[in-house]
Amino acid sequence: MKDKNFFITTPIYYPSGVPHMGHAYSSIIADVFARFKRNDGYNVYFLTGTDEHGLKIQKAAEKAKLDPLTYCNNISKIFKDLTKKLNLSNNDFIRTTEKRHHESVNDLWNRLVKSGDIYLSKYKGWYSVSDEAYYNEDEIIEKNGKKISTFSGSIVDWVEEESFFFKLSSWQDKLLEFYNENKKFILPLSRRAEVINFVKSGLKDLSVSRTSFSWGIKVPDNNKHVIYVWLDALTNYLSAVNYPNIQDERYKKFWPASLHVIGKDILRFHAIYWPAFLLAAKIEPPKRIFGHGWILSGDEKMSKSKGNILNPLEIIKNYGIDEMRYYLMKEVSHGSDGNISLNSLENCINSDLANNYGNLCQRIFSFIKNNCNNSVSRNSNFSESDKKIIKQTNDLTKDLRDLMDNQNLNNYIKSVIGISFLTNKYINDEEPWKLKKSNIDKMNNILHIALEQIAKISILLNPIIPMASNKVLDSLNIKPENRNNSFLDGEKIIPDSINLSSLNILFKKIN
Ligand code: ME8
Repeated sequence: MKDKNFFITTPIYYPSGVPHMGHAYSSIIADVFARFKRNDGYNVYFLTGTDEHGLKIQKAAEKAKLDPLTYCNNISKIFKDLTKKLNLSNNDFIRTTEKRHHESVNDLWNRLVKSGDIYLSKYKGWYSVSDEAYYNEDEIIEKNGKKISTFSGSIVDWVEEESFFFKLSSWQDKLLEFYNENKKFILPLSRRAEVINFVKSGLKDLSVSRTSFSWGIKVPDNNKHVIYVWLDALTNYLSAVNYPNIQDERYKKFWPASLHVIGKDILRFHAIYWPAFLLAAKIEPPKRIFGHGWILSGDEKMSKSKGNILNPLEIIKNYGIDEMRYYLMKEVSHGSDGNISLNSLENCINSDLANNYGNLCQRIFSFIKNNCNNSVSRNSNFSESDKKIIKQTNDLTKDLRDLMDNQNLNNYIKSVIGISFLTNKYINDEEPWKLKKSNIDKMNNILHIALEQIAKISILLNPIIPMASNKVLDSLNIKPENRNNSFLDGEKIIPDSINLSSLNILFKKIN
């Protein structure tokens, strides 16, 4: 079934320095969607990788006194290692220096030549090496004697050289038509509006090759030119699903991509250039571009060039990977920017993980261990408050798929943590510890409901905090193949009589 397949990507990272929190954020957000879809029964292909060509990388290699490929081999490995440290569930890690990618870029280029969308001329204008982007005159200002882009703040250089051009201007109306027919192609909607305004203001043809340096994929039949790094990089999404072999199973299953997760700084490339290239090449564009916001430090985008980076590896070492994942997903969501600090990280760990979800699990598991010999059986005499919490939980879960399908992680997390909060309150109000002598049946029902709630919350938090939630699901003796979202369709998770295994402390409270 075509719609049970889900192809999701992160941006492929420039191996031009150490990975920072912004990279971690882009990757984790995509991982959360990938894991949710897998838990929801989808066949998921999750791709990440490194973007290794272009002047920016050539310059970084020169600075490191290495040839570009040796340099890329070293740094790409650091990014690949990061996928393990972040506990990403990617199926593939692509490098744009791989043969499979060269073939794919060559093929796409040839298609664009064949369709008449590429011509040879001369580029005269501004270029930012740091952004690998061309800017119009009206996007440039002078600051401290230097020309910079108003869009990104990066320094730009004047470039004049022979170049192949892509006829972007002739795709303006077709792009507007495409956005109109695919109302959720770009989310959040505020970014969609930004893109539409930009396209309406007029598109100029795009320079898609360079002649002043050599580190890149050569233009077929013209070795003087290397292909513009963004045309090269965007094509990675096709290369990973075995394009140009369009009869290949992976391509047939997974193209068009379901979701490209990207930062808002690279929206123009993904939401304008990419669909234009694909429409010109007669390849179906992806279904969704989700442009997330920035991780800020103070009021600035966190980035290596600004020297304000929080090192994800240090945070993982000091606080734990699940803790970092949860914090980033909760703090910066649904497209807006988020300011992060150690102080708010610690508050978040204490309030949501240690005091709420962690405490709920610990108190229920230890009560059942100490009072019920680790086993609980339910009966059918549900009280009004039992029925109420089940109903409240159903109300909170009914929109969860929809929230995830619209990349609204913030409200998703709010609802799931809300269920945990409700369950703690239910236990406080029902006081099962007072019923051990007077009404053991009622006590068992309360505990059984609490366990079912814990199972639901753990499955729902599983995409965000896979390690801790799996510890709880292990202790509930739920088999890995049963850790899925089918309870959202009314299925029960735990059996009427359940035996527990012991559960160690999940999250340490930070004092
Ligand atoms: O852009 N907050 O690579 P990249 C949030 N190679 N996200 C941030 C961020 C921050 N402070 N800093 C960076 C590239 N990012 C290209 C992608 S895809 C065909 C090619 C995000 O290593 C940024 O928005 O500079 C982007 O989505 C990603 O990290 C990779 O950035």
